[in-house]
Amino acid sequence: MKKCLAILLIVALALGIVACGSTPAGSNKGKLITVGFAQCKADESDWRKANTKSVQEALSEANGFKLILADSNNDAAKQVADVQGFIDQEVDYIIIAAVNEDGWDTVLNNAKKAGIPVILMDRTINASEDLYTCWIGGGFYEEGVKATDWIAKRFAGADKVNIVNLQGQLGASAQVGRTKALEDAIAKNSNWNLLAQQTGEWSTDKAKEIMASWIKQYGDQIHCVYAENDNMADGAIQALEEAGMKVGGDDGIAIISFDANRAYLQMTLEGKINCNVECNPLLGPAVADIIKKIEGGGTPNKKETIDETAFFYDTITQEIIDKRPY
Ligand code: GYE
Repeated sequence: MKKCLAILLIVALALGIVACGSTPAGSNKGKLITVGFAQCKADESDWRKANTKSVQEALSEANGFKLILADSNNDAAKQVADVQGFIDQEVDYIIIAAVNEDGWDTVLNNAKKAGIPVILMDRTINASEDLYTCWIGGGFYEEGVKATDWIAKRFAGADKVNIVNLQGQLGASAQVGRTKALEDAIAKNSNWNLLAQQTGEWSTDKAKEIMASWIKQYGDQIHCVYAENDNMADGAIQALEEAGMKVGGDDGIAIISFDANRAYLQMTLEGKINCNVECNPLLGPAVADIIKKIEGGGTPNKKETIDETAFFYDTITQEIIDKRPY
């Protein structure tokens, strides 16, 4: 009897040691990598929702991460405070999708002093490169050039091209880059005219409100709407259609959009959006790879851009849309 008890005890002890020493699936040495994620505003746009989801899925506990999401509600000052909060919590890494390009030096110096690597995702910032480990995202100015190249083709030979510009949240690098591409193209084309420009804050409702006032002011003088994301393009289209104006297609008011979320590629196929420039939000897996590279002693490239394309109303197909990942 005693012998059986002894054997049972040894087996129980052995199992106990295995259980304590076992590590959760996907994590190294049992410790989860704690990552503070300073997001602009998690549900601000279709793009942003897809981006947030991509990071949450890639930096899951199963993959070895403990992700702490801070939503700044697009308040730049709050986002800086969110990052300081991560430093105070002594996280292992910080990811930032910056609301505004400016205002980062102090808090990033604090992160540097604390030895916490900072990864910029999506948005760029105006700060010394030694204050962050790397940046990964889309080329906003290059996206704008894809759009203005299309405008140049569409309106080749036109006496005048009157453009209204619905900007993203002012100071966001996506807004800065896309707006600059438009302004540079207008400067190069003497027959192009910037009729009106205002921030729609990435929002459908705000863009609809602004577009309605521009319709009252300029009516059929408007030839082209340059909306810096899908949600604002949708708002502009709603206002134009409610005013009985022809939108998109071969001879309607030309609509430019950015992000190429699937729902708006459907509108591109319907001809409502003429040119939709891709900006891929699915950056989570790349960020997870960067962190794992650093964990393994590697050094990521300072800048990692992602390949981006553009879609057009007269060439896009349902098959293309059905294959799109977001
Ligand atoms: O275009 C917009 C989002 O930074 C690329 O931010 C992103 C932009 C995107 O609000 O929809």
